[in-house]
Amino acid sequence: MTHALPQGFRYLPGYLSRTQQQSLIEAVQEAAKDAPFFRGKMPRTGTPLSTLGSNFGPLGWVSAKTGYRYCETHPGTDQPWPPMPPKLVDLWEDVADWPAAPQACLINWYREGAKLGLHVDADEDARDAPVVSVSLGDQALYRLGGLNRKDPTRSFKLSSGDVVVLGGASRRCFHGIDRIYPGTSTLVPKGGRINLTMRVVR
Ligand code: MD6
Ligand code: FE
Repeated sequence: MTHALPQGFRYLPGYLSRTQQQSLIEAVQEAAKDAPFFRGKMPRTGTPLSTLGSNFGPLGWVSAKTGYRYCETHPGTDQPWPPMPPKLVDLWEDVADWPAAPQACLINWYREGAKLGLHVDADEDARDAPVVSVSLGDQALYRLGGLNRKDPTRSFKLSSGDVVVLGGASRRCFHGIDRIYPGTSTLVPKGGRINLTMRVVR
């Protein structure tokens, strides 16, 4: 049985050339010098996440035992996050169809075995602005569901250079990463998959 994709969901496979992907990875590596990757924790339980995170932009998403929140500074260095690379802002302008600029870009690094459970992005006050997501490095199995956790889901194998836009109704749909496929890309020097998600927060 097939079902329609949620309104506002866009999957843009192969959106970025290899050269564009490389330049984004270089920007991530530069940013990580000032804003090192850190391992967030699940709210309440404090269970460590399987991904490592950092951020670009005026606001960064941080997951700690005390809860999820947007912060102006890195939790380890207490310094502002590195600026959003202009190339990412250009990408947002090309695909987001939204009048405001992104304020946050979460950098998530998935090493072998990392995954992300089904969730809805709901920590932003700007609930209607789309989220634009860029996949870099190893392939990943992305699952998209509906507005309710039990709704049927569809899976997509995301590859390096693919872009996903969760706009419109799809902005409130459940989604997650079931697994990554180690060694399927040579883009990330230390291996794995880097996902960049840009958001308007306030
Ligand atoms: C990922 N992405 O691709 C996880 N969230 O690693 C997300 O959780 C996500 O791709 C909101 C909008 C688009 C996404
Ligand atoms: Fe998400």
